[in-house]
Amino acid sequence: MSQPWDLPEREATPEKVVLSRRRWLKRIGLGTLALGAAGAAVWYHWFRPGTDEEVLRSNPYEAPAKDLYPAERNKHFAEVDRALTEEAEAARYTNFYEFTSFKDVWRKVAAFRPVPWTVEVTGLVAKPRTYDIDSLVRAFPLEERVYRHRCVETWAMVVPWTGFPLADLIQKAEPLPEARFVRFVSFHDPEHAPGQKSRSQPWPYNEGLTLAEATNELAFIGTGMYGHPLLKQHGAPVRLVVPWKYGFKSAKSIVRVELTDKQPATFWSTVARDLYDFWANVNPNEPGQGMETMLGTKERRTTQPYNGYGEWVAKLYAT
Ligand SMILES: Nc1nc2c(c(=O)[nH]1)N[C@H]1C(S)=C(S)[C@@H](COP(=O)(O)O)O[C@H]1N2
Ligand SMILES: [Mo]
Repeated sequence: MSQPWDLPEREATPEKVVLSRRRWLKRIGLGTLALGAAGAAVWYHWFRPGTDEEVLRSNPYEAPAKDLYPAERNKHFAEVDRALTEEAEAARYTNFYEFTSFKDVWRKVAAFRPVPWTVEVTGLVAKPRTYDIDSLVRAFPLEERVYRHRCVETWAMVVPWTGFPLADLIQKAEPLPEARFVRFVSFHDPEHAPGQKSRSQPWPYNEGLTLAEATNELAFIGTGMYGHPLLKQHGAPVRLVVPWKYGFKSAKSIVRVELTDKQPATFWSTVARDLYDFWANVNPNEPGQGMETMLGTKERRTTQPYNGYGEWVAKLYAT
């Protein structure tokens, strides 16, 4: 006699189909696992943070004037109000849009060649000169200075730079009376710097200062960090260091320093004027800039006017 729970034979799922369904489920399960494993491998290859050893040593090059490092620390800039950033933490998280718009620049700079290299000092000067990088590093006495660095993205670090005052380089060229600004131009080599293939950005990277800012005691030409020549991702073989301004002012891998009588256009102010103003002094009163986070320790700090360097530079902006 037929019961309500009896299925007519034609509606019952044949056993064969049930079995093959089970097999499929199992396969999908295995497939998901396999995909997961492949995904993890891809993630591991591209996004894993990188060991200290990797970020510091994956991109060696024959650096100029290596024998001059470490240089003696300048006692006036021997420390700041907070600890030095771990070298590997600084090296792991860098901005260098010529190579990538992500922070893992160390993964992308293998093809970059910081030697041979020349730096031209030119424009409104009596004595223009092109320095080979080795002669540039040897031309002025190297010293070490511990400076705070503050990116407009609100991360910050404390770094011992090696280099010499920018004022030395500028004075040597003998600025003409009509010189009022200094323009800094980074290298241009899209073949080795894939970021420069983007046509929506005004390559090469360039920045500018007034002549008064550029010859302030703090403005520095960096050739090294942490007691040795610059790593590629930090802007080898030579960069600018302007500690009272947002980091984007500190142009990396520069090839030209040009004195002008007009305020130069700059890379970022061309891309987004409001965010990357020519003046760009670190200022806690700007929207979103009140706090900063230290690389490595993730310690939060309140932003200081002029990044803590008002004593040296506030006079430049007194009206
Ligand atoms: N040529 C060049 N210089 C550059 C940049 C860049 O993308 N290209 N980024 C700037 C920014 S936004 C900052 S915060 C600092 C970062 O220096 P670091 O990566 O060595 O810490 O470099 C600056 N100099
Ligand atoms: Mo920055």
